[in-house]
Amino acid sequence: MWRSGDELVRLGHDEVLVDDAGRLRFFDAFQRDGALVVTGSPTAPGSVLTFMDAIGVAVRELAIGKIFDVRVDPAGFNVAYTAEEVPPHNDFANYTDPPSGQVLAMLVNEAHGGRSTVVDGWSVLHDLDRHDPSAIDVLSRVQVGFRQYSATADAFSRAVLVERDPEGRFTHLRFSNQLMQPLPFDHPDLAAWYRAYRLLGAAVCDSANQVSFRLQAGDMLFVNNHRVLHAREAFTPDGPRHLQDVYFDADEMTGNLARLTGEAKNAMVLS
Ligand SMILES: O=C(O)CCC(=O)C(=O)O
Ligand SMILES: [Fe+2]
Repeated sequence: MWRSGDELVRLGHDEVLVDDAGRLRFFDAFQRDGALVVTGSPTAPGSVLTFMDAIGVAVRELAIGKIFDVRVDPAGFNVAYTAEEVPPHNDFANYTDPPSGQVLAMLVNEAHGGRSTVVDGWSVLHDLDRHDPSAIDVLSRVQVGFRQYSATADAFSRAVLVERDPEGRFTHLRFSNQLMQPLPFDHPDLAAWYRAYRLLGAAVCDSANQVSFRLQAGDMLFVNNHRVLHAREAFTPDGPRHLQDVYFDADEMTGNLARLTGEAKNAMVLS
């Protein structure tokens, strides 16, 4: 788990693809940290799909298609299409099963501002659990609605913000102020839930939990979308900025890592 002061692993695009040792470094960093940056990637639109194909990880198709083009667009249906700040969130909280992996591939970044931030959600949840377990309890119990829609597509789901596995390990933080709907005013847990949500929101927005950097053209930020939140500072649209997002299932990263380490060959059951 990581916090402010730590840095994401950065690996060169060609270094990852050249041999198994490069791929191993890539899958290992993703598994351990839930985030890393691949630098020096081709910047032709769609190149991220070629990279995903080369590492053997399938891309998830959503209502928007396989690639989500992010640039200033007054017709856009999400705050990402403006030059405004986008606070920490994970994408597609409005799906019952949001994709567990996301790539943010920067093709052009000639605008001033717009630095990127990532937050280790599991680290934040550990801290909150230590200081206020009742907050984690209510966030794990109460379902809230999430919705994202455009002129042509709409998806809604109701879900808890915090999920754990049967051994108590955090497996999913769902956090999106863009997509979350209010709790009904007569909900029995209204006060306790909003108290907990404000504590969680304050921790997510605390710079002590944030790692920030600038995504340059050719940088691809990989995140585990069930663990790591991403954010963008506001920018001045004084030059072009174009990002392509694609989504995948992080289990395929885990499986590829196990193949490369030999664990998949030797064991019937992966830990
Ligand atoms: O513009 C950015 O840097 C990120 C926007 C965002 O949240 C996304 O593309 O998912
Ligand atoms: Fe996003």
